[in-house]
Amino acid sequence: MAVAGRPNVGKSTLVNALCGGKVAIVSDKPQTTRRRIFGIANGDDHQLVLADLPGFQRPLDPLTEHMQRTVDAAFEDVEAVLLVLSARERIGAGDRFVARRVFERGVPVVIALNKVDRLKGGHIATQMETASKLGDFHALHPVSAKTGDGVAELREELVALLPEGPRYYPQEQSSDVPVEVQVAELVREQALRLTKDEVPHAITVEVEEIGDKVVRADVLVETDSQKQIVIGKGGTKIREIGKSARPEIELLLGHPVFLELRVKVKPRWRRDEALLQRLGI
Ligand SMILES: Nc1nc2c(ncn2[C@@H]2O[C@H](COP(=O)(O)OP(=O)(O)OP(=O)(O)O)[C@@H](O)[C@H]2O)c(=O)[nH]1
Ligand SMILES: [Mg+2]
Repeated sequence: MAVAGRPNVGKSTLVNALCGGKVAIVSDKPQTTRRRIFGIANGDDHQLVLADLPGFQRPLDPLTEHMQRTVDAAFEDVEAVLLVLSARERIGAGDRFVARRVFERGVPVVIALNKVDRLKGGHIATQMETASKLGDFHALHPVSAKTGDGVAELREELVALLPEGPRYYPQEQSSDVPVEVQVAELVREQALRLTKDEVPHAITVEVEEIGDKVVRADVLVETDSQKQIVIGKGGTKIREIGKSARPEIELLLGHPVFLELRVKVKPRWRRDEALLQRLGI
């Protein structure tokens, strides 16, 4: 089942909520998700595999082109689509563009109207009304991926759409992402959180080594000035990135580690096809 929607509507947060654990990184900056990630929600008698995707966008460079290609490919053979909208924003042309692409597949579409926390009932009703005009949907659920409101009901709805069949993944597995990529993503999540403007989009992370005691990773940026920003005065920024990423990395690996981050300039990495391939984008 593919998860579609504009950038930043909360697709990854919702996939995490549906899976009951952290599968994908989340940030308040658009274009956080760069590659397809399978989030796996296991139940006693079912296994829901959700393809968290980059947001729909007009490709600007090889990176965003790869990202949009990922989205297109994910629609090739899906059984159903979860279309995510943000109730906090106007449902507009961007959502209609995504909706057209989703509904033309001819598979059941479940709409999740996300971010309804702290919104007034009347406003939610109006947004639901607008959302319902996007296409011939199977079901529409107001949810908050953040507070978990409505998530259990949405999950039941999605599970009911599953065909009978065997589990594709072992029951204890919750994503298809290799551990090096998960570590790189956890570092990138903190780098996104702690930078702004054009810097987040210029950052990528490559893990060099995962050892018993040490994890080494390179934080790649495109220019010298971005490098200075990510390092920060006297190294404060990069230390903060490392300090906030380490606990989650330790949780993932199951043991304490020393996290060694190096900031490097890699000009135009977003156009480097070989690197994009190595990063799995
Ligand atoms: N208030 C509120 N904020 C939310 C909710 N769900 C997600 N967010 C916030 O919305 C922002 C974007 O969330 P993501 O899950 O990264 O969004 P996304 O759609 O995966 O974004 P891309 O991967 O960039 O396309 C983050 O700051 C989240 O904390 C929600 O239910 N309520
Ligand atoms: Mg995302």
